Amino acid sequence: MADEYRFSFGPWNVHEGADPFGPVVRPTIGFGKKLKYYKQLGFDGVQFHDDDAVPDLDEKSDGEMEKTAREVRAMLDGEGLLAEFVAPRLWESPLGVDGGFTSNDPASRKWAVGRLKRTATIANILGAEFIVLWLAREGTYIRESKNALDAHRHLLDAINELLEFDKKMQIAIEPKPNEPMDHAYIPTIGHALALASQTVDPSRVGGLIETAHAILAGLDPSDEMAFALSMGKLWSVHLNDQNGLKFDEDKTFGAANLRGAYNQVRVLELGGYPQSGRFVGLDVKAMRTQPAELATGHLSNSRTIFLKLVEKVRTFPKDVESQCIANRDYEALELAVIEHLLGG
Ligand code: XUL
Ligand code: MN
Repeated sequence: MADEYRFSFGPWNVHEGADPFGPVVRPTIGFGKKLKYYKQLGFDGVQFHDDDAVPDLDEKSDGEMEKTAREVRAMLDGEGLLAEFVAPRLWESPLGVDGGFTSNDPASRKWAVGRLKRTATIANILGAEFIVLWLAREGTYIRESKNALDAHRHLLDAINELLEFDKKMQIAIEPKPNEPMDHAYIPTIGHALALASQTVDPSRVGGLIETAHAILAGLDPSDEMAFALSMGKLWSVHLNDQNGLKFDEDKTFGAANLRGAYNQVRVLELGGYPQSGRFVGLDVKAMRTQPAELATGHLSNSRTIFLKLVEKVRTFPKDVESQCIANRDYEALELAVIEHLLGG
């Protein structure tokens, strides 16, 4: 099973532990050292923000950007790692303070589309086949601050511009309903795929579904994944967990809702996800209480829990399942699932 699935995470998943109420609690670990963790923890793929690969991107010329990206590619090759995707990090720049693509300021919109094109160039150098768009500040703090119709049209224009700029690059939209904004545009995979269908090349626009984001939207992550899988549009996942409707927790996969995690694995299995060759991404955060030497356990534990749940899905007695479904005895089916998860 460990051979069938390939796992990835991003350098931001090993972090210093700062939160909105307190400073860092662990020392910064350099990118080169983080790369060493991947194979040790059982991971083969690296997810990037554009400036994870090329720090201070906005201050760099195209030549400098390409040189740095080539150096990062050499580091990946040296470790036997693959770049899964690159995502433009628009939300930290002053130009993206009120969103990039959907900003009211034309200068910000121009900058955002430019960053998107530079992200594609970096992705090509790193060997990543797609860009992820997490639309962090593309939304509103108050509804009256933007014209939402224009905002959606600007988003479509930005995606189209990238698809025209790079005829091979693909885009996976990562929906999230809120945080940092009060309300974000494109809150669910349904919105993402509707937008995709309106682009100049719908075949190159798909989705990445994160467990916590779906829960924050009040939806079942496994159904969100199934919706995308049924259309061949689930291009990556950010598995993690979330304890109800609060801030985006990015807990260890399965740690808050084991049955919910089982059902996510079940739909990935039903959808032939491992055969697609796509990565299982884990967007998980170490608890702030973890000392530095223990601050990668959330990654290896999430992977372990995932693989144990693959085993559970594959060993669930099919005869019991079909009998219960035939009898429409869902109480019996529910007990069988819980007993199976409990190991009894
Ligand atoms: C934000 C989130 C991001 C994206 C990558 O909630 O999930 O980490 O996955 O930018
Ligand atoms: Mn994510």
